[in-house]
Amino acid sequence: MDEAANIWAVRSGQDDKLPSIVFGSHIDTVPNGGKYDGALGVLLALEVMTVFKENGVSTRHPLELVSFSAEEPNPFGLSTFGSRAVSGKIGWEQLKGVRDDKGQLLTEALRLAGGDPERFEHARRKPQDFAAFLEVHIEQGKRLLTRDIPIGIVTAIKGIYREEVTVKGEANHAGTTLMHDRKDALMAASEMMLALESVCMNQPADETVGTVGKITNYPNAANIIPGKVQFSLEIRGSSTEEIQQMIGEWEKRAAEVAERRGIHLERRLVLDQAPVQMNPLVRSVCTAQAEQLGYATYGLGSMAGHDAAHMAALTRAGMLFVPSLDGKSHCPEEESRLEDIEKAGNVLLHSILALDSELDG
Ligand code: HGY
Ligand code: MN
Ligand code: MN
Repeated sequence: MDEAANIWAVRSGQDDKLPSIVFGSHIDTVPNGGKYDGALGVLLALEVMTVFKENGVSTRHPLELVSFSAEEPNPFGLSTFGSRAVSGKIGWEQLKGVRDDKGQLLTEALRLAGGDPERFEHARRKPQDFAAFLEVHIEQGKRLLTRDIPIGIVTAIKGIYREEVTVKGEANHAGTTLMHDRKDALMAASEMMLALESVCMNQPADETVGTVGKITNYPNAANIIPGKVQFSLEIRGSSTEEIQQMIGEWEKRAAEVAERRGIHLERRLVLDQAPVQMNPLVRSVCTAQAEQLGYATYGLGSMAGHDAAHMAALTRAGMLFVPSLDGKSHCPEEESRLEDIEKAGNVLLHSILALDSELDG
């Protein structure tokens, strides 16, 4: 376990001076989540390592299995925490003093998870440490399912923009305050949330999405007009320009609501992650191995964020998708078929062997 509480398993190759081929995913999940998001990729990586060991397979490159910590958004507001630590995108500066809404320090939570906040920067790895990174993950949508294709080859990972919006009005008595005297923070926030939905619905690209997933209402009592509302605002798109254009459109609409209702608006940026292309060589190796195994493949963009987006800053990164039944994810109904999981495991194993022979010739 490293200082960012990532779990690593290392297997020697014939030449340990060569960079590692690394593969894995994350084991944390979301509240009321399913069983496959992240965990599947770690378990398949473990299965592949076990098959290599049981069959005495020796590779030229050393191999590393990784289980990243805290990939999902967490109470500390730092998602893809472990992979951002490894890729050097977050360091001690982003950790110190950060608390969750119950007042727990991130550094304390990290220590409890097995990390070492004081030596956090030691979790950082260098590009020359790795030859390639592969992550198997459930698609979390229904594009593979509707095409009845078992193996998804990820082309790119969408950009994710996330901010915390605070809407300030005036708390007041729900009975004695006439309608035209109100500065109702929740009604104003509701208009702003619906504005996000209509900005996204009016986008030509249907894979551009916007979500308000989290909302806190103060003081949250039946007979008090809400004085303050905080909500998460998230937009995902294929380009930074597209996302910025949507933000621009939304903020015009939100400013109009604030002006008309005499409401004060505050915004705090949480995440502004650009889209990331997956590595063409890794994609072609995975496609060739899948086809050799007789599996149909489909190239698709990932609308979900992944640790691979950060590993791509260090090395050649690629992702394999497994079909999600009914496209469901981030809920208990999240499910994938065992025969599709087995196919993905085979492609992972053979892609590692192919990359091992092709790279660092
Ligand atoms: O939110 C996501 O895209 C991923 O599940 N962390
Ligand atoms: Mn997830
Ligand atoms: Mn995930």
